[in-house]
Amino acid sequence: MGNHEQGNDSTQQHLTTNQGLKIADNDNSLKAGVRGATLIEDFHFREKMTHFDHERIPERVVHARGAAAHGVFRVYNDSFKQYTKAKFLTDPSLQTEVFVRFSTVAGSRGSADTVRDARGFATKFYTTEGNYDLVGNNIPVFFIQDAIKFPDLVHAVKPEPHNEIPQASAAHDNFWDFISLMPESLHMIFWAMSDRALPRSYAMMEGFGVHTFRLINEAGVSHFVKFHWKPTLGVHSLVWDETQKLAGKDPDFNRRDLWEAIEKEAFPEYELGMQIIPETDEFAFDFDILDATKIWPEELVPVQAVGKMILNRNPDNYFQETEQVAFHPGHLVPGIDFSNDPLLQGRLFSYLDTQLIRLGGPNFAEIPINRPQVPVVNNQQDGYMRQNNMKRKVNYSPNSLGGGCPYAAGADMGAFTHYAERIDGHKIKQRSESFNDHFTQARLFYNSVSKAEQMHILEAFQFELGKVDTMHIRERMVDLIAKVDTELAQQVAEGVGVTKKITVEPQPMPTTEGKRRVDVSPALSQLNTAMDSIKSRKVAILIEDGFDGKALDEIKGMLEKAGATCEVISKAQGQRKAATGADVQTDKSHVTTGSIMYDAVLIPGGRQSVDSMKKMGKVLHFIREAYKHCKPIAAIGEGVELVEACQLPEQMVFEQAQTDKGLVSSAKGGDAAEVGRQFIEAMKKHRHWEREENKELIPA
Ligand code: HDE
Repeated sequence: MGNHEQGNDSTQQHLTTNQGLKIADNDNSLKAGVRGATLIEDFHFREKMTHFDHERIPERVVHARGAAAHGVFRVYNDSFKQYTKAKFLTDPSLQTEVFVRFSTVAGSRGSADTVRDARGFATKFYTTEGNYDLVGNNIPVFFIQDAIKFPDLVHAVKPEPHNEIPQASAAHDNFWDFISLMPESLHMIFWAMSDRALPRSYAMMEGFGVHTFRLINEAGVSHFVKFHWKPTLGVHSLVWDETQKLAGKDPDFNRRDLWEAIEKEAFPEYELGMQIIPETDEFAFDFDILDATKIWPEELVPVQAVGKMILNRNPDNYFQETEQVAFHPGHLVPGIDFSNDPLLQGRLFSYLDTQLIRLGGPNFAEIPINRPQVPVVNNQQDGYMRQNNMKRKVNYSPNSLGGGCPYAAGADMGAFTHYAERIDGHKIKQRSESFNDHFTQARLFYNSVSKAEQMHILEAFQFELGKVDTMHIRERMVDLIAKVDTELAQQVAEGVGVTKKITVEPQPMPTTEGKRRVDVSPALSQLNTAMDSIKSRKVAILIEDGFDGKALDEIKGMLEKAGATCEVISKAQGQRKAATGADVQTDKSHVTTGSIMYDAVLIPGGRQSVDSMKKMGKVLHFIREAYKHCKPIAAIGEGVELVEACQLPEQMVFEQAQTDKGLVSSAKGGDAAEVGRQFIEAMKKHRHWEREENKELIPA
């Protein structure tokens, strides 16, 4: 037997070759004389270099940039038995291990986390009945209706082929050329232009299975289902200006946030939800439930809470786990099945196919991260990197020499059987007419989000189309947006220099007599998600020598108790002297960080500290920028003067700014404890969007 496990523990071992030979010199190649030449006989050098030369595998063609975590999932009770026989969805005594990989879609593996993009949210459940993969996104709809358009979509969004520009951005001619000719993409485009595409944290975004799936119960009855992940921290975003700066200053922003939250035991948590429609209601809605460009509004079909997932362990090795994990929407367990959504049907081919090239052959299921926790028994054998060939003579079925083993089990023994859906139709290359309405739900989304979210959608369109060089593409997009909302289209046109008169009318709702529909869906606004926690939020505390250590200590204690992380920032790293209370060690200097890396700013008083900071441009910029990004700012004692020194628009300084709940200070009355309490309330809101009405006035 080999002993590779031990060989991987570098703390206990001598350095060896891959053959286990102990190495005496890892710094010099074997040479003829101390000044060379190098000898080809140096098998250690050649083995080391060859292995290095082969370190890379092809990155994922989409979703190349990812970060992942281990965790557990458990259902609340057995009430979903009426819909599904899947054990992990019905047995509350079972704790199912999971591995979740979050990702961006368009960028390559080394691209920045905070780009405008959909995020992948792929979950592998290691259930007692085999692995189940829920391979979803943080946006509930998709760009296209039929999988055959996926290569076109991905070619269009990726860097242009002649010069490989731009990286991880849809803001270029090819993408918008394609989109402007693909009206079915418009609903997804509205989501992609919204704050949903700029998540503050993977722990603060929803996940969606996107497609309609089926649940099958013990009696074989099928219901249609859509899967949801709802983060317990609510859905919160960054702002566009901030994300662009972060892409330079901390391209690992979301990845780091996930890692640090888990290390600090602020474990990301999500509730699994299901929307369920009986088969009899398949045609009851004003959209086709097989169309992946449509949501089922929660007001029509409520999301029922099924169970909770907690991500509580970071991977040991990025490559072995996060890179080599292989998801596939076709990894199913009994009790879950597919619908005929033509986008889903195409995915069922693509994922297995892509693993063959990416992981080098058909045996990727043997990589530890992909192995189910139940026995794998079949007659498949050999191939690149095979490890687990059976120790038996018989490798075919039927057989008598092996006692007929392994034999197929019946459904009553827990085997998967495909739902026997009746299908009757012509073979035909044609889109269903029921997929034709591309505008109603884009409008539903736009009309359901808050004013601030609408403003961000407008600005995103202006940015993206503003980067498109070809005028007729900009014009075509403006016309397409006008089919959703004339005013928005006009505002976009103004921002990107389209002067051609808009003649396109908003597309009326298709005839929906007798069909169920809503005109607004409050569930679509991020502002209607949870706002009751500051867990894993990051607070910057700005000080110099002579700060008020007592107040700092008190508020920091309150913030940490509520689950936030505080970092003390000053002009240099090292010890800062307190005027009251204890001296502190700074965590970061203004050279190594910036306001964009924090959710909120705290400025303790202290005459000397505040007077020094008033003369520091970096500090003034820090506060102005945090203000501009609508972040809560708290100041105590002399700290209030520092905010005033930032020359924010006059109506915004503390005394006058009674309406801005994001500005908290002792100037409004109250001691440090009171400021701390109000600050925590302000942080729960995450961002104070009302400020954006004046943001052009902020000198940041
Ligand atoms: Fe994927 N997608 N996809 N996709 N997708 C891949 O599989 C594909 C789609 C999603 O963290 C690839 O292993 C097709 C929708 C996630 O490892 C590939 C179509 C949704 C991930 C592929 C879609 C997704 C992928 C690339 C149109 C949300 C990352 C590497 C029919 C429901 C999983 C790989 C991870 C990855 C194909 C559309 C989610 C090429 C053909 C819709 C989260 O197989």
